Amino acid sequence: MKRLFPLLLLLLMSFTLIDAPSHARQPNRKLNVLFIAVDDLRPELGAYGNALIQTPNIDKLAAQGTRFELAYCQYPLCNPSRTSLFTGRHPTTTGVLDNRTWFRAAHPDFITMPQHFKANGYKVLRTGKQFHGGIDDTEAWTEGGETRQFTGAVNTTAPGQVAANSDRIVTLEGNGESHGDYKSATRAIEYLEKYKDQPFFLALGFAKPHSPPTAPKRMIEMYDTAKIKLPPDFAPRPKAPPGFPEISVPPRSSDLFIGRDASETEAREVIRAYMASTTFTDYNVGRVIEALDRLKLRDNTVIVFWGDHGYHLGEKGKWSKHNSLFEIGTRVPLIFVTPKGKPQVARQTVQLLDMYPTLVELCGLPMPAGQQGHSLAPVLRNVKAQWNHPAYTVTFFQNKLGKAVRTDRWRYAEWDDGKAGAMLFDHTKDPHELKNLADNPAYAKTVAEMKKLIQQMPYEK
Ligand SMILES: [Ca+2]
Repeated sequence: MKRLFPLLLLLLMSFTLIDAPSHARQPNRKLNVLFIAVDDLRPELGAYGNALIQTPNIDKLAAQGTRFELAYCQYPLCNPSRTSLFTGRHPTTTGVLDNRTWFRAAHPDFITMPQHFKANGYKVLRTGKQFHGGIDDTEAWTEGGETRQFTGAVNTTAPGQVAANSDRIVTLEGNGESHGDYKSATRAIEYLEKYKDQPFFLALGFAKPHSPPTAPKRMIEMYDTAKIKLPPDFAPRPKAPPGFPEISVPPRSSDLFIGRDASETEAREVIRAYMASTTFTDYNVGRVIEALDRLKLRDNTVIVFWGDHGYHLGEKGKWSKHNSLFEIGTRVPLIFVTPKGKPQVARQTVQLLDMYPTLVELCGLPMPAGQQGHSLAPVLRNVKAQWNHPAYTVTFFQNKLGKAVRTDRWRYAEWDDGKAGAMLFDHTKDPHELKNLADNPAYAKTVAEMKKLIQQMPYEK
């Protein structure tokens, strides 16, 4: 047996060589990544069960890969959410809790996802919004990096809020050719044509459906306002319902209906425009996927589609995402299409910051230090994979840190460690989060368990 062993080993090695996947023998055939970011898109999509909205291209992607039913952002605002996912760290570690802070000032050592792919031989290409506007990780990209627009750690010149009339609906001609999102998709197609023969990480970002609602006229006309249902907790202005902490619903919306009431008629018109705006994004997604298929890149490309946080369209009277720890403010669409992956729906509670370690694993790159997310690769291989990670979201409002945790059944949130209020919702009975159970003694044990989970969230003082 001792003499046989080297022989067996040799035999085994030769089999391994024969069975090696084709890309292992060709150094240029690493998996590509097409990374599609959408600004302020809640899971308002056909693939997520909305029968009214027209999103055929995104629905098709969902039907070809893994759709995550319970995916959550780490902060319900652009810059903190995106900084978290691009660094693979919770906002409580990056220290970025607003739209004005640049993470590199405090953490020059962090290796961002585009930076890591570039360092590993990828052409890393950016078109449209990835990091928050004006705070790009400029050097991380091979092409398309945006110059940072201020010199300090904090942008002191940024305007506080967008214009008060941002719920004015913008109508475009034709297919929206004049709009930046159409042009971002065109640039993505040019990148595909230019870099099709080398490993690429193409990050494509769409600004819509972020306010103001914008869409080609023909897409707005696809929808009949009479068919649009208002949410069960619709209110003309933001207001914490009875039994909810005051801090849970900021008194002023920051995207739409800023500082004014929304009538039911106006609300339906703005929801229609949000849907049309999403259809416009879907149309541009379709243009890029068509080019990917035309260039025969599908077999060697991972496609990821995601939104940066949730969004209230009148739920609890709120028209924005800012400081919401509700399901509607934190839940996002997340779809992965991998070569040879099978269509499936995952119900694990996953986080946007899981994307970085996932893509690193799928592409066979070394795992950078400091990752606080978990690779989704086991779930992509088998939707029944074990998963014991809850999803966390934080927000900083009125000088108080709010923390939320989501398990497959419960959502729990508390502000200032519970001193400024807490919320508990049972998602098996209350998908719209209409009944706060946090102060109900019958749920004290669940509250204690959820508080324990919250204490496990990485936190850097
Ligand atoms: Ca956003």
